[in-house]
Amino acid sequence: MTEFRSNALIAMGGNLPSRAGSPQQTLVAAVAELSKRGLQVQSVSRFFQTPCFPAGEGPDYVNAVIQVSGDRSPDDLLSILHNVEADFARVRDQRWGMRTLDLDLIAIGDQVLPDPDTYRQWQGLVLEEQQNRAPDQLIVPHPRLQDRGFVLVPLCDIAPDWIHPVLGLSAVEMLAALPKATLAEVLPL
Ligand code: A4P
Ligand code: MG
Repeated sequence: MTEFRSNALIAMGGNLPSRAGSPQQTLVAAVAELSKRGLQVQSVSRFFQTPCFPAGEGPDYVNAVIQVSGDRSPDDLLSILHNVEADFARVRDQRWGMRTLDLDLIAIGDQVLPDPDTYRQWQGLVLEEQQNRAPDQLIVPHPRLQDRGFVLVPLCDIAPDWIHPVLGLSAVEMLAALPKATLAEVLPL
């Protein structure tokens, strides 16, 4: 299995308190926990306060993106993310539901996993299917990253020139394609 080497990008989010405290404190504690588990944290974006998506379904989130390196396989990396979510008592009861900590693997360099055809199926889901279907295998890049101001704004802090390997757009270009009103709601803390 390919190692992910120097450029895995992880999106972090939370909108409920955890044992570490507020969502902001949870994100700080989660970064420390990831490095305790052997990942080298290369960079951390600013933290942002963002309105809940879907709108009105819960408190505001705190979101950030980090870059890590290490010599784990992509599946091992996802397991580490799940273990750290569990450490902060993330309970998966509702898709897109409120959570203490969500760690999404946004990208591993220019890898497309599991393969380009499967990737395009997940990326092409209509909104209702997105909400009702969760993949049982790792999909990379994260299929919704290009739609999310709360991912792209922090991503542009640390990896503005990263190119989406399927869409062929940089992080900055994906951000520029989002409605201005969406971006205005992503506020640095
Ligand atoms: N999975 C497959 N590929 C990946 C990947 N690249 N990264 C699997 C992470 N997980 C991946 O994930 C569902 C399943 O996908 C898991 O079994 C995992 O192994 P999940 O984390 O349980 O589901 P989720 O987080 O509810 O869904 P998803 O698709 O990550 O959605 P989003 O887009 O992250 O939505 N509003 C604001 N303001 N800020 C947020 O951070 N987050 C969400 C979650 C909703 N609203 C939000 C925010
Ligand atoms: Mg998630």
